[in-house]
Amino acid sequence: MSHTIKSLPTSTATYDGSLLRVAIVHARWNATVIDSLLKGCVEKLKASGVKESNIIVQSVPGSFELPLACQKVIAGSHVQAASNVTDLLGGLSFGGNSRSGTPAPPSASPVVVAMPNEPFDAVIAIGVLIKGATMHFEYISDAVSHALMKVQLDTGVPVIFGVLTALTDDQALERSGLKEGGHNHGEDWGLAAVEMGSHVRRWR
Ligand code: DLZ
Repeated sequence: MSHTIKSLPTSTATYDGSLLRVAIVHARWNATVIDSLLKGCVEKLKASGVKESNIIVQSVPGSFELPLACQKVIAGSHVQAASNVTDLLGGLSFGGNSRSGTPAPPSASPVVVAMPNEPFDAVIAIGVLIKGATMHFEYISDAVSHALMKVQLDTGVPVIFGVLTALTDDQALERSGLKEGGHNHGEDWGLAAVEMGSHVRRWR
Protein backbone atom coordinates (compact mmCIF):
# COMPACT_ATOMS: atom_id res chain seq x y z
CA MET A 1 0.00 0.00 0.00
CA SER A 2 1.36 3.42 -0.83
CA HIS A 3 0.54 6.61 1.00
CA THR A 4 2.14 9.99 1.20
CA ILE A 5 3.77 11.19 4.42
CA LYS A 6 0.73 13.38 5.02
CA SER A 7 -1.80 10.56 5.23
CA LEU A 8 -3.26 8.77 8.24
CA PRO A 9 -1.87 5.23 8.14
CA THR A 10 -4.37 2.44 8.55
CA SER A 11 -4.59 1.54 12.23
CA THR A 12 -3.37 -1.89 13.26
CA ALA A 13 -5.93 -1.88 16.08
CA THR A 14 -9.59 -2.59 15.39
CA TYR A 15 -12.38 -0.88 17.27
CA ASP A 16 -15.83 -2.27 17.92
CA GLY A 17 -18.47 0.40 17.53
CA SER A 18 -21.41 -1.79 18.46
CA LEU A 19 -21.91 -0.17 21.86
CA LEU A 20 -21.22 3.39 20.76
CA ARG A 21 -23.68 6.24 20.29
CA VAL A 22 -22.53 8.83 17.78
CA ALA A 23 -24.04 12.16 16.76
CA ILE A 24 -23.33 13.81 13.45
CA VAL A 25 -23.92 17.55 13.31
CA HIS A 26 -23.58 18.93 9.81
CA ALA A 27 -23.86 22.28 8.06
CA ARG A 28 -25.94 22.59 4.89
CA TRP A 29 -23.75 25.09 3.06
CA ASN A 30 -22.04 23.58 -0.01
CA ALA A 31 -24.53 20.77 -0.01
CA THR A 32 -23.15 18.47 -2.69
CA VAL A 33 -19.87 18.17 -0.85
CA ILE A 34 -21.62 17.77 2.50
CA ASP A 35 -23.77 14.94 1.08
CA SER A 36 -20.73 12.97 0.01
CA LEU A 37 -18.86 13.52 3.29
CA LEU A 38 -21.91 12.42 5.27
CA LYS A 39 -22.31 9.27 3.22
CA GLY A 40 -18.65 8.34 3.65
CA CYS A 41 -18.83 9.04 7.36
CA VAL A 42 -21.96 6.97 7.95
CA GLU A 43 -20.61 4.10 5.85
CA LYS A 44 -17.51 3.83 8.03
CA LEU A 45 -19.48 4.16 11.26
CA LYS A 46 -21.67 1.27 10.19
CA ALA A 47 -18.72 -0.76 8.90
CA SER A 48 -17.19 -0.35 12.36
CA GLY A 49 -20.28 -1.81 13.98
CA VAL A 50 -22.15 1.32 15.06
CA LYS A 51 -25.86 0.55 14.92
CA GLU A 52 -28.07 2.77 12.76
CA SER A 53 -30.30 3.39 15.74
CA ASN A 54 -27.27 4.78 17.59
CA ILE A 55 -26.40 7.33 14.90
CA ILE A 56 -28.20 10.64 15.31
CA VAL A 57 -28.04 13.33 12.65
CA GLN A 58 -28.67 17.03 13.17
CA SER A 59 -28.35 19.70 10.49
CA VAL A 60 -27.62 23.40 10.95
CA PRO A 61 -27.42 26.19 8.34
CA GLY A 62 -23.67 26.85 8.19
CA SER A 63 -20.39 25.87 9.76
CA PHE A 64 -20.53 28.83 12.12
CA GLU A 65 -23.47 27.13 13.86
CA LEU A 66 -21.64 23.84 14.44
CA PRO A 67 -20.04 24.50 17.85
CA LEU A 68 -23.22 25.54 19.64
CA ALA A 69 -25.18 22.70 18.04
CA CYS A 70 -22.52 20.19 19.11
CA GLN A 71 -22.60 21.55 22.64
CA LYS A 72 -26.40 21.28 22.78
CA VAL A 73 -26.45 17.83 21.23
CA ILE A 74 -24.01 16.65 23.86
CA ALA A 75 -26.19 18.21 26.55
CA GLY A 76 -29.13 16.28 25.08
CA SER A 77 -31.35 19.23 24.32
CA HIS A 78 -31.86 18.59 20.62
CA VAL A 79 -34.43 15.81 20.84
CA GLN A 80 -37.12 17.49 18.78
CA ALA A 81 -35.02 18.25 15.73
CA ALA A 82 -32.82 15.22 15.29
CA SER A 83 -33.12 12.90 12.33
CA ASN A 84 -31.98 9.36 12.55
CA VAL A 85 -29.62 7.90 10.05
CA THR A 86 -32.25 5.82 8.29
CA ASP A 87 -34.00 9.02 7.37
CA LEU A 88 -30.72 10.49 6.26
CA LEU A 89 -29.72 7.62 4.02
CA GLY A 90 -33.20 7.38 2.54
CA GLY A 91 -33.22 10.91 1.26
CA LEU A 92 -29.73 12.23 1.35
CA SER A 93 -29.61 14.88 -1.31
CA PHE A 94 -29.87 18.54 -0.73
CA GLY A 95 -29.54 19.36 -4.44
CA GLY A 96 -27.70 22.34 -5.83
CA ASN A 97 -24.07 22.55 -6.74
CA SER A 98 -21.03 22.56 -4.53
CA ARG A 99 -21.07 26.35 -4.24
CA SER A 100 -24.75 27.07 -3.72
CA GLY A 101 -25.04 30.56 -2.34
CA THR A 102 -27.50 29.66 0.37
CA PRO A 103 -27.80 26.67 2.64
CA ALA A 104 -30.04 23.86 1.46
CA PRO A 105 -33.36 23.47 3.28
CA PRO A 106 -33.48 21.14 6.24
CA SER A 107 -34.32 17.51 5.60
CA ALA A 108 -37.92 17.30 4.33
CA SER A 109 -39.17 14.93 6.97
CA PRO A 110 -37.30 15.24 10.23
CA VAL A 111 -37.82 12.28 12.46
CA VAL A 112 -38.23 12.77 16.16
CA VAL A 113 -35.89 10.37 17.80
CA ALA A 114 -36.45 8.99 21.25
CA MET A 115 -33.32 9.84 23.14
CA PRO A 116 -32.38 7.48 25.90
CA ASN A 117 -30.53 9.18 28.68
CA GLU A 118 -27.22 7.83 27.53
CA PRO A 119 -24.40 10.16 26.58
CA PHE A 120 -22.90 10.31 23.13
CA ASP A 121 -19.52 8.66 22.83
CA ALA A 122 -18.51 11.01 20.04
CA VAL A 123 -19.87 13.88 17.99
CA ILE A 124 -18.78 14.51 14.42
CA ALA A 125 -19.02 18.12 13.24
CA ILE A 126 -19.17 18.30 9.45
CA GLY A 127 -18.94 21.50 7.44
CA VAL A 128 -17.45 22.74 4.21
CA LEU A 129 -15.90 26.19 4.09
CA ILE A 130 -14.70 27.38 0.71
CA LYS A 131 -12.63 30.52 0.35
CA GLY A 132 -14.48 33.36 -1.36
CA ALA A 133 -13.68 36.96 -2.16
CA THR A 134 -14.00 38.24 1.41
CA MET A 135 -12.50 37.41 4.80
CA HIS A 136 -15.54 35.32 5.79
CA PHE A 137 -13.62 32.10 5.31
CA GLU A 138 -10.78 33.08 7.62
CA TYR A 139 -13.02 34.32 10.41
CA ILE A 140 -15.37 31.33 10.34
CA SER A 141 -12.58 28.73 10.00
CA ASP A 142 -10.71 30.21 12.94
CA ALA A 143 -13.75 30.65 15.18
CA VAL A 144 -15.20 27.23 14.44
CA SER A 145 -12.01 25.25 14.90
CA HIS A 146 -11.29 26.91 18.24
CA ALA A 147 -14.88 26.57 19.43
CA LEU A 148 -15.12 22.89 18.50
CA MET A 149 -11.93 22.21 20.41
CA LYS A 150 -13.40 24.06 23.39
CA VAL A 151 -16.59 22.00 23.24
CA GLN A 152 -14.71 18.72 23.38
CA LEU A 153 -12.42 19.86 26.19
CA ASP A 154 -15.29 21.37 28.20
CA THR A 155 -17.54 18.33 27.82
CA GLY A 156 -15.02 15.49 27.67
CA VAL A 157 -16.85 14.11 24.64
CA PRO A 158 -14.69 13.72 21.53
CA VAL A 159 -15.68 16.20 18.84
CA ILE A 160 -14.32 15.06 15.51
CA PHE A 161 -13.20 17.98 13.35
CA GLY A 162 -14.99 17.29 10.10
CA VAL A 163 -14.70 20.75 8.66
CA LEU A 164 -13.10 21.07 5.25
CA THR A 165 -11.37 24.42 4.86
CA ALA A 166 -10.84 24.49 1.12
CA LEU A 167 -9.19 27.25 -0.85
CA THR A 168 -10.94 26.19 -4.06
CA ASP A 169 -13.99 24.22 -5.19
CA ASP A 170 -11.60 21.62 -6.57
CA GLN A 171 -10.01 21.05 -3.18
CA ALA A 172 -13.43 20.49 -1.64
CA LEU A 173 -14.43 18.04 -4.37
CA GLU A 174 -11.15 16.16 -4.08
CA ARG A 175 -11.40 15.83 -0.29
CA SER A 176 -14.95 14.59 -0.42
CA GLY A 177 -14.23 11.86 -2.96
CA LEU A 178 -16.13 13.66 -5.71
CA LYS A 179 -13.11 14.07 -7.94
CA GLU A 180 -11.14 11.33 -9.66
CA GLY A 181 -8.19 10.33 -7.48
CA GLY A 182 -9.61 12.12 -4.46
CA HIS A 183 -10.37 10.73 -1.04
CA ASN A 184 -13.54 11.08 1.02
CA HIS A 185 -12.44 12.50 4.36
CA GLY A 186 -15.85 11.73 5.80
CA GLU A 187 -14.69 8.11 5.99
CA ASP A 188 -11.73 9.11 8.17
CA TRP A 189 -14.02 11.09 10.46
CA GLY A 190 -16.30 8.08 10.98
CA LEU A 191 -13.30 5.94 11.89
CA ALA A 192 -11.87 8.64 14.16
CA ALA A 193 -15.19 8.85 16.02
CA VAL A 194 -15.20 5.11 16.69
CA GLU A 195 -11.57 5.11 17.79
CA MET A 196 -11.92 8.14 20.07
CA GLY A 197 -15.28 6.99 21.42
CA SER A 198 -13.72 3.65 22.31
CA HIS A 199 -10.71 5.28 23.97
CA VAL A 200 -12.82 7.67 26.04
CA ARG A 201 -15.03 4.80 27.23
CA ARG A 202 -11.89 3.10 28.58
CA TRP A 203 -10.55 6.30 30.11
CA ARG A 204 -13.73 7.07 32.07
C1 DLZ B 1 -22.02 33.08 5.15
C2 DLZ B 1 -21.28 31.84 4.78
C3 DLZ B 1 -20.34 31.85 3.75
C4 DLZ B 1 -20.04 33.08 2.95
N1 DLZ B 1 -19.70 30.74 3.37
C5 DLZ B 1 -19.93 29.59 4.04
C6 DLZ B 1 -19.25 28.40 3.68
O1 DLZ B 1 -18.46 28.33 2.74
N2 DLZ B 1 -19.50 27.29 4.43
C7 DLZ B 1 -20.37 27.28 5.49
O2 DLZ B 1 -20.53 26.24 6.14
N3 DLZ B 1 -21.04 28.40 5.82
C8 DLZ B 1 -20.86 29.54 5.13
N4 DLZ B 1 -21.53 30.68 5.47
C9 DLZ B 1 -22.58 30.60 6.52
C10 DLZ B 1 -22.08 30.75 7.95
O3 DLZ B 1 -21.40 29.58 8.37
C11 DLZ B 1 -23.28 30.97 8.91
O4 DLZ B 1 -24.24 29.99 8.69
C12 DLZ B 1 -23.93 32.32 8.71
O5 DLZ B 1 -23.00 33.35 8.79
C13 DLZ B 1 -25.02 32.55 9.79
O6 DLZ B 1 -24.45 32.54 11.11
